Amino acid sequence: FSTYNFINVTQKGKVALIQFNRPKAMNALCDGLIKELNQVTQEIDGNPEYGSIVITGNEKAFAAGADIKEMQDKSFPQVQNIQMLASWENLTNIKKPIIAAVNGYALGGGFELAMMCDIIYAGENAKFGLPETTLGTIPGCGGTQRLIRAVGKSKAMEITLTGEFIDAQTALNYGLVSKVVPVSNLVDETLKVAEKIASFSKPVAALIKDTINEAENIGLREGVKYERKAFYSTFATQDRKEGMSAFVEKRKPSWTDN
Ligand code: CO8
Repeated sequence: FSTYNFINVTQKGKVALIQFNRPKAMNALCDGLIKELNQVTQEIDGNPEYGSIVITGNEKAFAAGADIKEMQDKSFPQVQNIQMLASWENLTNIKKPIIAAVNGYALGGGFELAMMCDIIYAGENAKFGLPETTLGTIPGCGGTQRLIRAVGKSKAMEITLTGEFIDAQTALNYGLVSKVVPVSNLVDETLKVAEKIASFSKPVAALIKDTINEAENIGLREGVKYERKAFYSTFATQDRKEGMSAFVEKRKPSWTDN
């Protein structure tokens, strides 16, 4: 990987581990960081060595939001003309499964970015919130739309209108995260799951990810049709043949990503 200023990227077996690296700014997501994140995730997506991605911060903060200092002096025409933060959505075009491992604060854009990932695991000290209202603004990277889908209207309204943070256990109860892990084990536990995901056929994992994410865009009838087409398309792969033959022949499948 290239050298980055705002993130660290390491290979862990078949998993790419991306770590935000602005500890003095609570990993606030400045423009440069998002550019680097987009660049590296695209690179990983095209690299057959990798089957999944883990995104994390440090033990104090996953990310405390968009960089307030960068936004502070911008005017309405400026943010509209440059389509500020629109490129954050690029993360949702990545085909490989992405797991967010959240220790500490995931606030504003940091929380929104975690919700763009496919799975969220939380450390025991995680705190999630959309405090934009306390800054006189509102979430702008999908927070209002993804939170209601994750937790329902009343809780989404409560979190966004009050700007108050919820802790890891509450996030688990709300179904926002899949599990809560001791802080120091979080990254290792997440890497284990990511490695398991990466051990299967990549095109099949990409189809699963795409099909589940499509459910957030379309209704049930269209969604079931979409899924069926994706299911049929697995019959065009070698890996589908291999997976079923291996089952019948009582052996371990060997995936070729074809
Ligand atoms: N942006 C810039 N700098 C930040 C940010 C941030 N989001 N968060 C923290 N920092 C900086 C602080 O300014 C401080 O810098 P310095 O040392 O120079 O004073 C340093 O990080 C350490 O922070 P604190 O001293 O505040 O640390 P604490 O442990 O006391 O508090 C908190 C930690 C609770 C995380 C606190 O820093 C905080 O409340 N941060 C801001 C959280 C927030 O409001 N986030 C939402 C930002 S808005 C947003 O994300 C909108 C995105 C969508 C826009 C879409 C437009 C299209």
